[in-house]
Amino acid sequence: MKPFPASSPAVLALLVPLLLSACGQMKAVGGGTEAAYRPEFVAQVPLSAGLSTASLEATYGGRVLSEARGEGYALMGFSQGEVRSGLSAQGTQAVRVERNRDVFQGGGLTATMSARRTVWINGEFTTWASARRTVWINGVFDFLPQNTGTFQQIGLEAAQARASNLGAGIKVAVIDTGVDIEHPAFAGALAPQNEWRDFRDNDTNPDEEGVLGEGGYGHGTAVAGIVLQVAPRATILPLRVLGPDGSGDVLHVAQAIDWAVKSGARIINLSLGTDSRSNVVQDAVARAAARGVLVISSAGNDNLGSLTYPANDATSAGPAGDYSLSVGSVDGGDLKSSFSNYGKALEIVAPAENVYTPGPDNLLVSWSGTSMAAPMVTGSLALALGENLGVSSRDMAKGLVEKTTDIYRNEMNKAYKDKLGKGRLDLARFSAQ
Ligand SMILES: [Ca+2]
Ligand SMILES: [Ca+2]
Ligand SMILES: [Ca+2]
Repeated sequence: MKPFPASSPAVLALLVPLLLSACGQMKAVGGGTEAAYRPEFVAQVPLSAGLSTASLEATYGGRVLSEARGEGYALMGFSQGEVRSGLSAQGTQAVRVERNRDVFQGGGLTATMSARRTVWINGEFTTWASARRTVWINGVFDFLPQNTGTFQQIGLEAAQARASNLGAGIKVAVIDTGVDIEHPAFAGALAPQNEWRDFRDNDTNPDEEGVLGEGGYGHGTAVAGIVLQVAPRATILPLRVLGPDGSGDVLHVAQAIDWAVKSGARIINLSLGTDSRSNVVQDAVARAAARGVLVISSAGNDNLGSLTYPANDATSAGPAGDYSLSVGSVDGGDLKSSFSNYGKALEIVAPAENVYTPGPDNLLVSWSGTSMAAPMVTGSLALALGENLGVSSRDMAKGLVEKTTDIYRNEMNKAYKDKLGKGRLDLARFSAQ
C-alpha cells in the first residue's frame, strides 16, 4: 500500500491539530439496520479518468465514499490509523484531510432551547388543521392564520399574487433532520421517492426520527413547512443529515449537497452551521454554484458578532459566494432577534420568531431561530424562480438582497450598523421589480 500523501508542510499543519482533537471522538452509530459508515476523517481527492476505485484506495489508504468521474473528484473516508500511517510516510501529493466533525447543528434548535421556549404552541400539542393550497383570504394568510403578521411584514401577499406559479417546478433541497414524510402539509409537495436520501442512517427514507419535544426532532419538518408556506407549489427534496439531537457530519452535508445538485434542486436550504470552515463542504458548495444552484444558510443563534459556517463564507469572492446567501433573524418590528448572530458576512435578515409551521405526527408547532429565517429566503427565491423570467438564479439572489427594507433607520439596530445585511426581506418590493 502506498503512503498517505502528507508531505507538504501545509497539510502537516492541518493534520496535527486535527489528530490531537480527534482522540476518543469516534462515535457509534445506532438505530438503523444497516449503519452508515462514519469515518473519523474525510478528504476530497482528484480522480482521473483511468483510475479505479481500488487504485484510489491503494493510493490514499482510505475508503472511497462517493465518486464523481465526470467532475474528476472522489470523497474518501479515513480512520485515525490510516491518517497516522500516512503522516509517517513520504507522500507526493497534497490532499486536505479534515476531521469528520459531528458539530453541525440545526440553527433553530439552539435559540429555542437557550430561551427555554416551548416548541409547541402554548405548551400544548396542536393538531394540524390547515389546507395547504389555500393561501390568502382578505389579507389573512389562510394557510396558517397565525403567521399573518409575519407574512404581512415581508409583503408575501403581494408577491404571491404576482408570482402566480407559486414556485411550481422549483425543487428545493432541505438538508436537515429529515421531514415528516406523512404530514398532510407535504401531500403532493415532495420530490419523487427515488430521490430521497437519509445520509445519517444510510437508507432511502429521510423521515424524521426522534421524540416529541426533545432535541432537534421536527426541525427539518419546520424548515420545509416554511419554504412551502412562502412558495406553496415548490417541490421539497428531503435529505437527512442531522440526527435527533440536531447534529451531523460534515461528510454527510457535503454528500447531500452533491446529491441535491444531481437531483436537479435549484435551491439548497442549510438551516445548520458549525463554528469552523469545512473544505469538503465548501468544495461541494462551489460545485453547486458552478451549476447555478443557490445555497441559503442560517447565521446561527448565539448572538455573536460572527456567523457560523457556511453562512460566514456566503460573501466570499467568486461563484461560491455569489450563489450563497447568509440569513439572520429580526423580530416583528425589524429589530435584531436577541439570538441572531450578526457580522459583515450577513447579507439579509428575515422575521423568524414564533413562526408557525408543521410539526411531526400531524402537529402544528411554532419555532424561533435563524433556521426559520433561511427558509423564508429560500421560499422567496423559489417563488421568484418559478416565474421563469429568464433571470439567472445568481441575479435573483442579488436582487432579493438589494430590494430589501432598510432596518438601520431604527435606533435600536444602530449598534449593528452594516452587520445585519443589506436589510430585511421585502417581497412586495422585490416582486415589483
Ligand atoms: Ca413520520
Ligand atoms: Ca431513515
Ligand atoms: Ca453571497
